[in-house]
Amino acid sequence: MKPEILLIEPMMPDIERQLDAAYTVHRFTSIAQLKDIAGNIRGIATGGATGVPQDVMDSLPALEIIAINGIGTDAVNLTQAKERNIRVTTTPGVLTDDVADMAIGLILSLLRGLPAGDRYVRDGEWGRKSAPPLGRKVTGKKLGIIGMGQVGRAIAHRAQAFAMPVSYTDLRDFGLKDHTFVPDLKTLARDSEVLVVAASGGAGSRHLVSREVMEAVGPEGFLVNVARGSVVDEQALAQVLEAGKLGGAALDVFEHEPEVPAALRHSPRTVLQPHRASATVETRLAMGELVVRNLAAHFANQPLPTAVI
Ligand code: 8YV
Repeated sequence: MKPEILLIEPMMPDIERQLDAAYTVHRFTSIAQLKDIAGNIRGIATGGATGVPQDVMDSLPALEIIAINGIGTDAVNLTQAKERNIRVTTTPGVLTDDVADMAIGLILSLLRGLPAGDRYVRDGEWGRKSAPPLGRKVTGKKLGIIGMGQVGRAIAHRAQAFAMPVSYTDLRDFGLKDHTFVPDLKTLARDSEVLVVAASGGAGSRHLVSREVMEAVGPEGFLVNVARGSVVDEQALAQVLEAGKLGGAALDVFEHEPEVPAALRHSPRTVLQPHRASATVETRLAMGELVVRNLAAHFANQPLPTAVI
């Protein structure tokens, strides 16, 4: 008898084929769907931002493992998972490069105004209307990074190719040779021309990037977020952009995805992406393989390759 699992967020077809071969996979549609099968479900596969809704977790008494197809654990109740002896795994390492690449892409897009230039050509305005405003130079800009984990460091590494001096803040000084630790976030913001959020989400980092922090980045500065929408006070962000107190923002993540405030969607100072930093064929396959390996190890009573708890 194949173990039964719940797939909350779709994965790559090749990965879903592997899951279908090993498990009876229930594809989540609604809580009502779980009524007759809840007692059989022993595993969950889900996305980082999607996580496991609390009512789903509560309704699965036989749940043994949650395999997250991502690195964020903020959408899973880890306290309860621990209490119930539910294992939780993520996909560290394999998405680091993509997320860092996206951060650099967003910096370039935002400062150089790539979306506006693209629209100008695409809409046939070249030669008919005045060109979009000049961009801002990227090379040499002072970069501040919030959260110097694997992703933060990969962003810093890439930034060195753009001759960007890198400072960072985190819970502690990592003693990194080429990058300056700044314990106070507001000081880091004041000293940065581009401030990138690469910190984990969750209660501990909620609205860390406050109105004051954004105003400290200032009218000539830029904010980039490839981490979690919850780290930035989104309402305040819309207001400081509108008031011209922050130069611009490039966002891959939002507080209430897929809802994006109209003020951010219509602002000429934003570049927006639909939470796609890890969304490449190569990386989503590598992430999916890790989900498959973690589930397989669990059901074979083997050590989990990338367990969080
Ligand atoms: C993915 C993410 O979007 O790693 C995470 O926590 O949010 C992203 O890499 C996601 O998990 C796929 O749904």
